[in-house]
Amino acid sequence: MKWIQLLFLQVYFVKCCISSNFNSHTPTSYGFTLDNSIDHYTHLMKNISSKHESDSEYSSFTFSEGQEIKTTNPGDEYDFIIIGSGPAGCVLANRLSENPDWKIFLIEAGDMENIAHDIPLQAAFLQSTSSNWGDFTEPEPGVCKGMYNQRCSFPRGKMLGGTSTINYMIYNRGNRRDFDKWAAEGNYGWSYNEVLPYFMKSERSRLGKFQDQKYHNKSGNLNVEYVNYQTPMVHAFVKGSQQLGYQKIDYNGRTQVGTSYVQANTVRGVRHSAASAFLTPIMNKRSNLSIYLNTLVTKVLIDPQSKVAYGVEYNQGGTTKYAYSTREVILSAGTFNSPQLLMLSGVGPQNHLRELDIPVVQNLPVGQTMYDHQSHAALTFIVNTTGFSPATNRLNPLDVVDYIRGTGTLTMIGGVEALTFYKSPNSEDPPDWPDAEIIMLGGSYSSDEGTAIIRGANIRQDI
Ligand SMILES: *[C@@H]1O[C@H](CO)[C@@H](O)[C@H](O)[C@H]1NC(C)=O
Ligand SMILES: *[C@@H]1O[C@H](CO)[C@@H](O)[C@H](O)[C@H]1NC(C)=O
Ligand SMILES: *[C@@H]1O[C@H](CO)[C@@H](O)[C@H](O)[C@H]1NC(C)=O
Ligand SMILES: CC(=O)N[C@H]1CO[C@H](CO)[C@@H](O)[C@@H]1O
Repeated sequence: MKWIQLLFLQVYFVKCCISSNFNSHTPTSYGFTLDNSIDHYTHLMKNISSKHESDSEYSSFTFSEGQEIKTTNPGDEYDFIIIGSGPAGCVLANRLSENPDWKIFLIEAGDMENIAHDIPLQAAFLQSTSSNWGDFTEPEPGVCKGMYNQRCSFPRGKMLGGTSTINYMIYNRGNRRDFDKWAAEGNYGWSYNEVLPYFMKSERSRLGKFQDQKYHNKSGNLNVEYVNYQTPMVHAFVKGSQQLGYQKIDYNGRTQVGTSYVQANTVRGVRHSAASAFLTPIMNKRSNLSIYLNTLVTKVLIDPQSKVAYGVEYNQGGTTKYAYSTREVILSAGTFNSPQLLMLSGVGPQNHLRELDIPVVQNLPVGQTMYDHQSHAALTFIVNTTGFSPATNRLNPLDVVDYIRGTGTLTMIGGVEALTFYKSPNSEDPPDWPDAEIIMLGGSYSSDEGTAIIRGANIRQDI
């Protein structure tokens, strides 16, 4: 499949750089010219790929004509309706459709991945396209002061595969203690020992010898590998961390405090999103799995008496339609859209719902709490040698040739190279519970010349 990409990469980058006059943009406007390029090349790729068979294990995209990948009759009954095809929705669609007695309906608001999503180094660009829902925080005093309108961006993928199609592909399971804490708070089934088998079941590790074997699996769907291309700086970073007493570890293994080259969800240097890992291999092979793209669920239908969800209302091409479930409606629409949809369906804080004339099905504090990492682009080191950092908007043909071979700068996951999980001096948690993470990138805010990273993060030009 990669050779097809070869043909168009060059054109793609030339086009992308010509068509995007990146210098003076209103930072909050989404859907700028890159989208047009993506559309254009998607069409070209569709045309070409329809004439060639794809490599079944590794192909990361399957194109479908029109909006539906496969459908039964709209309005049909299904056993399970899954709202949102992020990593959760993709895995569930895959696993539930293993049962031939069940009919599954997966509904996605966005479209399908294409060449632009595949190239790991391009991650930052995707945040300024329609593949991102384009959510921003509301302005708050003292918060997001370096951002336009004092609003931080919250990139969320609107695409088959969800945020795994636009993120930086770092493979990082949570810390054992976090899971155990959630379980202790009453979330049954979420302790580390209970979730680890599922991480294992999903994983196709290509990490080689250096890993805690007990914590990895080689035969799951989701590929995990080291980044093939490394700048000389990353070795200095890992060595430096070791000199400070942080051991080189497998941070998805027994312990997390330490330093490591990053583990990535890529396949031979191509992004491996949840969609390419869990849907592509079964696409068009399971007649009981229907997937709708570009389809927005507007309401979960809930019986006000029994409080049981029995279906969904959705919008497709401007028409309101309904689908009904005999077993479950699964809401996996993401951090923002899941609570929003619950509230639109009458489940939420009743005063707020009444303000909006939404009939209250159940008064609950939906959408009231959110945790996120606080992050800070800390230190930038200027090195005295050119060619150290892969500029994301300048490419030469050799990069493309390397990419085809599964190496070179394009396979870098947005430039992320290594991680150190560490404990700050103030931490009062147990010794194996890090409270901070240092991410080392082979590049800086300026290495893409302002074309992607700062735009995606909504950072002001004058900063
Ligand atoms: C794809 O192929 C069809 C017919 O073969 C052609 O009409 C169309 O213009 C092509 N699209 C692109 C984007 O090349
Ligand atoms: C590895 O993955 C396969 C496929 O998902 C699964 O059947 C198997 O149980 C997994 N092995 C372990 C040790 O988790
Ligand atoms: C950087 O390179 C220049 C030119 O080669 C040299 O004169 C200078 O001493 C170097 N600076 C450092 C800090 O290495
Ligand atoms: C309920 C239903 O439609 N089941 C079908 C799921 O897919 C398998 C394999 O194609 C069929 O055998 C089932 O009839």
